[in-house]
Amino acid sequence: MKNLRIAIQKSGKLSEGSLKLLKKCDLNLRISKSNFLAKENKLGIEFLLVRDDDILGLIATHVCDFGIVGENLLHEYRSSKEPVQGRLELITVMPLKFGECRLSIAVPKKSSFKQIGDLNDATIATSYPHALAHFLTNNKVKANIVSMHGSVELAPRIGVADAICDLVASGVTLAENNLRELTKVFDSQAVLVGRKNYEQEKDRIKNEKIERLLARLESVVAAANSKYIMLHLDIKKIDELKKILPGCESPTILSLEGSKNRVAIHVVSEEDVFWDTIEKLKSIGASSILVLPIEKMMK
Ligand code: PRT
Ligand code: ZN
Repeated sequence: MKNLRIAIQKSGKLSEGSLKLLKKCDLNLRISKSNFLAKENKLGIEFLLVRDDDILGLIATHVCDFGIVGENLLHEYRSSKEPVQGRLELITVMPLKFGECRLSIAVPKKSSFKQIGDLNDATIATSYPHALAHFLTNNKVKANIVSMHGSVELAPRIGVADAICDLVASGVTLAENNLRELTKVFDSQAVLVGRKNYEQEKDRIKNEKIERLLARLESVVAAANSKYIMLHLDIKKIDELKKILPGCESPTILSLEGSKNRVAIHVVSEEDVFWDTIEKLKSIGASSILVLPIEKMMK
């Protein structure tokens, strides 16, 4: 397939985040409701808008080159030992820093389950049977797994299972269903998935497009939580500043007109800057603190 083609979720929890990310890369898709194919004009990339469950299969069978899915689907794909024809090794090309959630085992609030070992002989309902089986084996637990494709959180209440293994984000769904988290199986976020050998694409033009796409994505993702911080500080306090601000080993230091000891400092922090960070900066005497979002960051 000559055109560079990317599969994204048509409608669901990752759709908005995927489109937003692509837009920040200057890739604007014109999508009509009935359409499952969208083209973008800047890099000439085609997008397939499909159910998330179809995306890995489309990449494995070369219908698409890349896709955006939750890492949870990739874990499940990899844990599955069933011999699927044409099964190829798929890899995370890039974590995309949105769609964060975790796959967790949860049990009824009032149940006696305290730790993972208590799940021996229990029945667990999940949409991730292979990933769960893998996790249980690693933890030397023998439990029965029931596959469900939706409303997993209802399983204990209707007597289908003693526990569930499902995605959790805010935890509201668990609380609403009188469930509590027993243990986390893994963390997940949206990722760009590709075939293991995606770099060996033979077509030169397509290769160039891939390089440009990945560079843009990398720059936007790197900037996602990054902040540009400007502040005034006593020059003697620089070491204390480095302890407070992660990643500011070599800040830009500018002199301030009419001031000997106080300087202006500019620094990029690749982590979010929270209110307690600002409070700590104030406590070492920083003033005129400005925290600005960064849109793109090329290294
Ligand atoms: O229709 P299609 O098949 O494309 O979509 P889908 O219904 O299978 O998937 P969708 O849109 O629900 O989720 C797509 C991806 O979003 C998942 O594979 C995850 O990678 C990611 N994601 C992030 C989530 C959540 N957060 C999430 N909270 N996926 C599902 N949930 C569900 C979870 O299953 C549970 O029912 O939300 C509920 C829990 O949320 P909280 O906030 O109450 O804890
Ligand atoms: Zn799905």
